[in-house]
Amino acid sequence: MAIQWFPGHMLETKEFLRQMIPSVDVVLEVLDARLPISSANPLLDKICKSVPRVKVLNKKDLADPNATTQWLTYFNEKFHGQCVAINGTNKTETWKTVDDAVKTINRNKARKARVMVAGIPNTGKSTIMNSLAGKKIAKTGNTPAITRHQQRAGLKNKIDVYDTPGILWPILENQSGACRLAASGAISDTAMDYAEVAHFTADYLLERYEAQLRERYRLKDPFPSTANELIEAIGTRRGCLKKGGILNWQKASEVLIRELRSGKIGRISLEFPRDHLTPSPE
Ligand SMILES: Nc1nc2c(ncn2[C@@H]2O[C@H](COP(=O)(O)OP(=O)(O)OP(=O)(O)O)[C@@H](O)[C@H]2O)c(=O)[nH]1
Ligand SMILES: [Mg+2]
Repeated sequence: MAIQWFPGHMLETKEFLRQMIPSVDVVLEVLDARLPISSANPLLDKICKSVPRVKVLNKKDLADPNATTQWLTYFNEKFHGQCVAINGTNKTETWKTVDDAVKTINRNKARKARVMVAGIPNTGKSTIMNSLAGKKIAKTGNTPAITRHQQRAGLKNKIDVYDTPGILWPILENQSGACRLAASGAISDTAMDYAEVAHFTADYLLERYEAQLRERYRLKDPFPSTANELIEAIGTRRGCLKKGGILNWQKASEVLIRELRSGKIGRISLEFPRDHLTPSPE
């Protein structure tokens, strides 16, 4: 089943962003540090072209630190220092991000600076706004599309920050990217098939994170060598069985995805810069 998710409120948000952008001083584009290319919305590239933008790799505490270092180098070379990695629940880090962003832009200092927080669903935009405000202004939660309407908060230092609903784009052409989005929690459960996403994820984890899998699931040799074997081993260990001892694939798949999202398997990144290098012509 192809993964596609573009509900009506995202279209409305796209129009809102388009109208709002001319009056904004800087955009914090909140990406998921575990998948900073797959979580970058091409619509935002178009809509925010005219405004300074900082790429914020959020949830760095869940990402593989080695991958994050590589991503910072990658983006800072491409975007000239406009990329940071943070934990959105950390007040100091979120404030430094906003302060640095506001300092570097040319703006009308007679009025408050306007900072817009934008990105795909579930990357931590509202969490960042709450950290900046020092109190819970916006609802947050570990399912996508929690925020349905934009919200403004007046901060110290003459700064207004605007939280916006997460948006995707109408057609997710790259289905590997869509699987990474689904694995990270950016896609509604109703628009994805857990078994399919778990299969994709298991294949990837086997290639890059064998040690973490061994430790988390106490897997003995012979170590699973295929995605199906891994999901079966995890499901068996977690007791995801139907009557007659048959494996419940749906439940086993959900265990893998849930534990990946929450960081229980370890600090995992779902892509590295090298995964996006275009092969040089022969
Ligand atoms: N571990 C970790 N969790 C985070 C971080 N930032 C946010 N979260 C969690 O991620 C989930 C989503 O956070 P939200 O702030 O609701 O995300 P959002 O981008 O506003 O989501 P939408 O409103 O649906 O677009 C919540 O469970 C947060 O607690 C972070 O830096 N690290
Ligand atoms: Mg939100």
